[in-house]
Amino acid sequence: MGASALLAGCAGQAEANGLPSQPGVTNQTGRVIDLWNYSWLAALIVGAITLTLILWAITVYRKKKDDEKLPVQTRANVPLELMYVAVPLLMIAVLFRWTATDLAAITDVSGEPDVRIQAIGKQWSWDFNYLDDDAYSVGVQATLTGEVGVEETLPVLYLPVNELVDIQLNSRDVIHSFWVPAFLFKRDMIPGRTSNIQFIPQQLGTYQGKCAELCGEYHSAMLFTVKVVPRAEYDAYIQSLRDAGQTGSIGLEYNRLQDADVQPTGGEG
Ligand SMILES: [Cu+2]
Repeated sequence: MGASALLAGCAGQAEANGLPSQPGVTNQTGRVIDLWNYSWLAALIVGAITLTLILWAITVYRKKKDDEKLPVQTRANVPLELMYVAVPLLMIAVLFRWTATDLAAITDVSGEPDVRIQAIGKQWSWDFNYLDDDAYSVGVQATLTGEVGVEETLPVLYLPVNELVDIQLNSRDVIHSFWVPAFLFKRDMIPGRTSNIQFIPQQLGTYQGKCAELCGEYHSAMLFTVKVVPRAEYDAYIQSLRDAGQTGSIGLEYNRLQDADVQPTGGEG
């Protein structure tokens, strides 16, 4: 009863499998969850076999009462030793193969995105440029008071459901990391470098996002909210940004570590 109330309180997020997500939240979460679960299953099976063999050896071959003779002395057992090498190699090969396959699929950015968004990390908030829609939002650092309502002040990233999203990651100052725990993926944002991630959000909802790289005094306040919404709601949000005058992009001219030849252009800061 207590556990089910707790689970129900988690607003649709699956806690049952120990992960902050479930298959289908994005097109990648099922893959990540499978890798996690099957790796544990493999480890448990190997562990059970190993423990059984150890218990068998210490039980069957323990020194018996009144038995003062030395046991049979052996020096080498080539087939057994070959097995000691071959079996772990095989296990590592299998783990490696699945990890490499999943890693390649998850980091693939060769798709033709429906929506391109630039996320810029800064001490200690987030700016989002909706590149295809010519609109932007500027995040202001949250003050974590512990009171209800702070969440509503966080910067919000809107994503249209069931569309391939490409997020370009940049930083204005130090290394940050873009992390939405429910998406089971994070990627560093490194000053002077651009990286991209692609995924398809598949489940409507509100998700928590955060910086996952210690980036200074208020790192813990560097939070944001992700809203996965139907296309119409996404378009309405973009229109609200335009209506507020937030057209275009808020560029890298606001970077603390900008190139010397980049001139600030003014505009809203
Ligand atoms: Cu950060």
